[in-house]
Amino acid sequence: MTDALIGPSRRTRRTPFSARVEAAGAKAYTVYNHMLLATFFRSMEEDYRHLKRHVQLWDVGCERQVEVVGADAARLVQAMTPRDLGRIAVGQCAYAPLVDEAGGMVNDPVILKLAGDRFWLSLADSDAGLWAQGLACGMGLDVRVFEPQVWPLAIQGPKADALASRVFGDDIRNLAFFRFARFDALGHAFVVARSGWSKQGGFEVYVDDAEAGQGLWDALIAAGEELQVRPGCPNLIERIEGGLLSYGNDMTQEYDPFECGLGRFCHLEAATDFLGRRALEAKLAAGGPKRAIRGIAFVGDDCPPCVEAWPVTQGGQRVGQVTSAARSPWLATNIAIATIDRAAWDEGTAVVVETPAGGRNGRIATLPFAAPAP
Ligand code: THG
Repeated sequence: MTDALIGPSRRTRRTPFSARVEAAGAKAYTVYNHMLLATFFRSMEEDYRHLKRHVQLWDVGCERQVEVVGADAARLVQAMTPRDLGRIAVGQCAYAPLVDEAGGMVNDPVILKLAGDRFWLSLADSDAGLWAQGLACGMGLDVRVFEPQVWPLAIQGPKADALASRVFGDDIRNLAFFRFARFDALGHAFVVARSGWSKQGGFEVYVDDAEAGQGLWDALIAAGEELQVRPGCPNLIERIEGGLLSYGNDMTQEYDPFECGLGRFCHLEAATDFLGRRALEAKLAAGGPKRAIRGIAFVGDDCPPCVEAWPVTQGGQRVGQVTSAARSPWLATNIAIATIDRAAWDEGTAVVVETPAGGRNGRIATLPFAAPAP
């Protein structure tokens, strides 16, 4: 890893908030859905401490929406996921694994049901919109699949309700987890959900008008001054502690949703038609997953970024791999998300994490990480 910069071009798409993110001093970026996403502002750890105490505004415009609309919209979205979407009401969000015909993970979006015949798939980092469009063509469906001009803006942290109510009004406090509705601010009706890629609570505003969104950003920053609001971004340490999986890091198309611990979002008993059904049923009939995603707490108070999977071993034998890692100030040790073979996946099992700096002793943990014993 060098400190080289991302060479900017049209392909690394900007969001309506990119100029504000730069002005706020973002120090590093990643590319997500071909779009810029900041990874930290002051330092990973300082951002983390602030997120757990105050409130942050995140430009997550890179969580691209794929809109599916038309008479066959529900059929197409259901064809892509083992989650039973018949149980989802209009105004509800659903975290859902998308799988291919072999049961492999294609993406893990938040799905918003806007109407009986209209959905948004709020994508993680893979081109699942092309997969959806291809299926629509191949299946001859009466449906339109496209990427609307929508950029999520997240308000995350323990003071998120306090901040959002100042701009959207007190009604927003009554919004339930994973529900969305329109709320007025600055003369614009914004779609707002109670959701977000942290365990600190908060909202996501699905900004559908760039200029209105920029006004909203400025209004939230101004209204949050005494709440110590800051521009922020998804935080690696916090999301590993919380066990939030990152597509492309912790799982790929080589994984099925059961291996990812997403079995609770797979309703195989429902009579739904999805492409991976036969493959997933066959895998379950053959005894279920042989590996699974787990946490590992391991020795060390510094942690290099995991940019290539690190082997996890037991008595010199490989039993899995670490896919994300960071030092947790809360747990006062290094922590990781890993894929572990069945023989070693029980909580408390001793393993060695083969970091680039050498082997470090660790123990298997369940996700999310729990508070240490007092
Ligand atoms: N918000 C929106 N879009 C997104 C994300 C998001 N797209 C990309 C990425 N994040 C998708 N991945 C996740 C992973 C976890 C969750 C949401 C999106 C999540 N999980 C909760 C949990 O695990 O506790 C709740 C899941 C549930 O019970 O339904 O929130 O963050 N718009």
